[in-house]
Amino acid sequence: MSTSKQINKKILILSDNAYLSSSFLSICEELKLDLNEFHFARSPKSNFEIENNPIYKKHKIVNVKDGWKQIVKDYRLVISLHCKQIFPPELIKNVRCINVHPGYNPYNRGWFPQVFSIINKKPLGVTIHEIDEKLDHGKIIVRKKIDIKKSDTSGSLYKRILNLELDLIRKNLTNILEGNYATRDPESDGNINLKKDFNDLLEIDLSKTQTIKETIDLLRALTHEGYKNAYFIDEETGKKIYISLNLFDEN
Ligand code: 0FX
Repeated sequence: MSTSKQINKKILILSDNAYLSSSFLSICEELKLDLNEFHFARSPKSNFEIENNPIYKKHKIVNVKDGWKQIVKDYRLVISLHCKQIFPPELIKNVRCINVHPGYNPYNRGWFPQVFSIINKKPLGVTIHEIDEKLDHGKIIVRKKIDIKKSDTSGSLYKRILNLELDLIRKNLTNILEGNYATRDPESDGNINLKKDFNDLLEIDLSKTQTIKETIDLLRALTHEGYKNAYFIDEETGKKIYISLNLFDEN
């Protein structure tokens, strides 16, 4: 890829998270970056409305599997902000692709890292990394840990994760755009959780024996404002009864 060919190419911001996507735009403004350099897009399946925002022009909806050739043609950098598509090898081989991941790689890669970190005690945080062929695995540009308090839930941690993601983006974006950074390999392959692993946690087995500590950890891992996650089945009605926890720190 010659420099002259790269010069007219833009930067594609691919996100399925409306809050992150619009906050990224604010950071670009704060840093006085040329907004004409950026195109914002989302995946076909994601359902937030971006049509009314003038910045979300061109390639509003991008399917990376079918559209990778066009992306290679048009863009010199792709940044994934919680994009729910898997990038095909042809794309990552031909364009620098960077992922902002809501977890501390290589631990609890994949789905909803904070849920699994509450349960398995592996480190939690945020990682900005180059995308390679494995999920949430490539060379690390920057990562930072988040402490988990005993009173945290998935929801309280997720708020801190989003704030940390934006903080790391703000501090590192200029260097990332210029390719001016050192990387390090993750220390191991770590572990990975898929959507199915999350779904497998949801039904609480009332006859299972475990400590109260394990039970509280499981329930707070599944407590997230706006979602009905953990449930048990009412034996009499056969219907689900949902559970979430309220935890308060002593003042
Ligand atoms: O977009 P995202 O914040 O992140 C997920 C993956 O965790 C991440 O590793 C991947 N890079 C990204 C593309 O997709 O997920 P979300 O917006 O669907 O959910 C945000 C949080 O909400 C999640 O961490 C836990 C909570 N949640 C979400 C769903 C759908 C629940 O508690 N229950 C749910 O059913």
